[in-house]
Amino acid sequence: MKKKLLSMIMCTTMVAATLAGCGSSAGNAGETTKTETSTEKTETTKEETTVEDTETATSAAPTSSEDEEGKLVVGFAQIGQESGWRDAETMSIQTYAEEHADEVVLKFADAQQKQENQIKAIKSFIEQDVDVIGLAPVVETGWDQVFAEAQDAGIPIILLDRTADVDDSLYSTFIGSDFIEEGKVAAQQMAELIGGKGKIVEIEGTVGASAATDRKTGFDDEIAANFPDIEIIASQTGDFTRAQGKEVMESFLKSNPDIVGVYCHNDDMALGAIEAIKEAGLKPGEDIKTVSVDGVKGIFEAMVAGEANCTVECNPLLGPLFFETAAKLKNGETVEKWVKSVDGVFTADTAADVIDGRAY
Ligand code: GYE
Repeated sequence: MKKKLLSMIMCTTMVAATLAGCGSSAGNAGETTKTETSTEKTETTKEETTVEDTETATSAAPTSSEDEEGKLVVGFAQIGQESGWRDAETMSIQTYAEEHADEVVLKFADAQQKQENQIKAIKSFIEQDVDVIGLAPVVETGWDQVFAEAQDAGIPIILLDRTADVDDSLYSTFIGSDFIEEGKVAAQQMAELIGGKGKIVEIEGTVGASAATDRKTGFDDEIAANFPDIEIIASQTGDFTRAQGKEVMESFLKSNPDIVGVYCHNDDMALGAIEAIKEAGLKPGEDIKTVSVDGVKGIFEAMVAGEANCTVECNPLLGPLFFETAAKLKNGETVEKWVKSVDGVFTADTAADVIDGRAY
């Protein structure tokens, strides 16, 4: 089933890729109203959402069928499959749609990490007159034009897991974590691990993505403000992927023999960095401490094995909350501008106790 869905998603992308359009930039991300909503809430099921069959749902090609009658029809433009975190989020969204097929229709597009594909998918959703559009914006800027088109068509937009740099009036809500706070917590954990001093390196997420920009700001500012003996000697993007995380760490290790810690904007890049550290003949988790963000299973396994030190959780199980919010918007209810996830921090000493209970 999973394989079938994924291949349909790929088809969707290709269909979407034949469509048109591109946007421009502007403004400042909307963070006006903050609401603390525990991600545990995302696990609760919902009733008020409506019907359908997820197989049809994965196609972004125009399909106005009787199957959609009375159901909540949602288009979701996903970024891609760059990380374990992303796969967990996709699964959470698709599973909810499957389990509520009599209430919701999901039209799902995988943009293969390209903004132009996400824009094409949004245009296709507008053409199909969906009730609500969901988007995880691969980068922050360049959305004004296509968001305005959705607004003109009367279709609300939910930003899921990353923010967009547009006027507040162009989207309904952002559901996701506080990335600046994640970066700040990561810096405090790193400082503790390395005894408040030494040379560290940073592997950044996708250039221009809010999750990368803010995780960097939060981390760098906290180090600069409170840890004068820690020096960030290099910082470079690994595009949130394991393969690039490894490559970047390899190059860092070649030019810097005395690195004591690596901070990665996600766990996948940390897992790549860990491979690079081992191949360089060093011990990850001991010679070089690691702190990363997400809380995926792989990093827990690495912590249990003593090869990673800390992960700052960022919950990807946003499917239920996404559909609940979409249903509210369809019903004309107001929703908070920022529905904020509350996440935890996990370290190597407790990893073995909690690994079995991890849902992703
Ligand atoms: O941390 C990373 C993914 O946008 C919060 O994107 C998300 C980030 C997540 O690729 O692993």
